[in-house]
Amino acid sequence: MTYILYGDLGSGSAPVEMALAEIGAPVELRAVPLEGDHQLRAEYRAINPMGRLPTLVLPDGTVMTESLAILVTLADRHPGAALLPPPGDPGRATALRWMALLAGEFYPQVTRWDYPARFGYAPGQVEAARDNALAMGRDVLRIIEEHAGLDPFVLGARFSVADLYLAVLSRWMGGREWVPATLPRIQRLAEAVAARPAVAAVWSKHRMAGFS
Ligand SMILES: N[C@@H](CCC(=O)N[C@@H](CS)C(=O)NCC(=O)O)C(=O)O
Repeated sequence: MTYILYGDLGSGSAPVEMALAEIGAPVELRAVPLEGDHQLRAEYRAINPMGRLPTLVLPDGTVMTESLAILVTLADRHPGAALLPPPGDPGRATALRWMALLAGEFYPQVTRWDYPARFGYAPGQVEAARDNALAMGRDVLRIIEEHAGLDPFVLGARFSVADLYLAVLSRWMGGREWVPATLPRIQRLAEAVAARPAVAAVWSKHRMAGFS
C-alpha cells in the first residue's frame, strides 16, 4: 500500500505529500533536486519523460505525472479522507474548475518565470518575459481571489485537494510576500490549510510559510 513520490522541497510535490498526509497513506519520498536540474537527467526522465516534478507511483506500480491528475486520483482512491466530493456533486465541478485553471494557466507561467531560457527570448527580452509571466500568473490568482468564493476553502467549510493545490501554488513567484499583502482570501485559505493537523508539519518542511 506504499506510494512512491518523487519531489523536492517547495516544489509541486508538496501538495501531493500533503494529500498523502491527510490520507495517512505510507509514502516513500525520493528526492529529485531541482537545483542542479536532476529532474532533467535520463534516469528520471525514464519515469517522467517531461522531466518535471512531481511523479507519483501508485502501490500497483502505475506511474502518474501531472499534479492535478495525481491529486484527483488520490482523492478518488481514498474516499474516506473526503478530499473531493464524489462525481455528480456540484462541489466536485467547482473544485476541478479552479484546479484546472491553476494547472493550465498559472503553472505554465511559473515555468516561464523559472526557466526563461527555454522559451527562446533574445537576451534583452528575458527580464520583460519574466515580468510578463509574473503578471499573467498574478492575474490568475486575482481571478480566483475575486470569483472562487473562498470561505475559507474553495468549497466553503469543506476542505478538498483544491485547497492544497491553491495554497501551495500561491506561495510561488514571490507569493509568500505578495499574497499576504494583496489577496486576503487566498492568504486566509493558505493559513487554514497550514493549520490542518495532518498538513502542518509538511507545510513547514516545504518552507511554505514566511519569506524566501
Ligand atoms: N504539468 C506539471 C508541471 C510540473 C512542473 O512544472 N513542476 C516543476 C516543479 S514545481 C518542475 O519540475 N520544474 C522543473 C523543470 O521544468 O525543469 C504538473 O502539473 O505536475
